[in-house]
Amino acid sequence: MSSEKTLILVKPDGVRRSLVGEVISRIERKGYTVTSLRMLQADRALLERHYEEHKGKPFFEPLVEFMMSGPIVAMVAEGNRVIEGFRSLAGVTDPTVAAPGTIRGDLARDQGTKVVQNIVHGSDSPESAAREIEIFFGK
Ligand code: DAT
Ligand code: MG
Repeated sequence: MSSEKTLILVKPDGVRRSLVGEVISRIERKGYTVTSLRMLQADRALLERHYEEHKGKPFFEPLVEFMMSGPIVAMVAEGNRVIEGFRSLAGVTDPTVAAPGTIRGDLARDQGTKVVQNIVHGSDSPESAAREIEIFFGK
């Protein structure tokens, strides 16, 4: 039986709104296992590494500022096809159109900010997951 790991973040909007438990609960109720967990205040260097694929995009600086605006919760979740499965639980990037039933669809909306505030991050591929898990939890 093959298993997989993904890096999940509860972003500052989710922590501020006391949605950490709600997010973890949805991950666990789906049947995935949270195997590492930490709360931290991310600094610019860490976030520039984490979001390196977005460097140069118009929302990059607002994204980094937003992600530094308060504590975040980082976790590793495990299970078969968890990368795809958590992306499905999270819903699409834009919370206005994210399907009801998803984390972003149920719990977030457009706040009129330069960067979309959408509660959670989830790795988008096995390569991203390995890279991002190392950034937040080391080897
Ligand atoms: P996702 O988090 O769904 O993987 P992403 O990796 O493309 O989305 O972008 C990272 C974050 O940046 C995303 O969660 C919200 C923000 N963002 C993405 N595209 C944006 C845009 N066009 N305008 C404003 N913010 C955006
Ligand atoms: Mg992404």
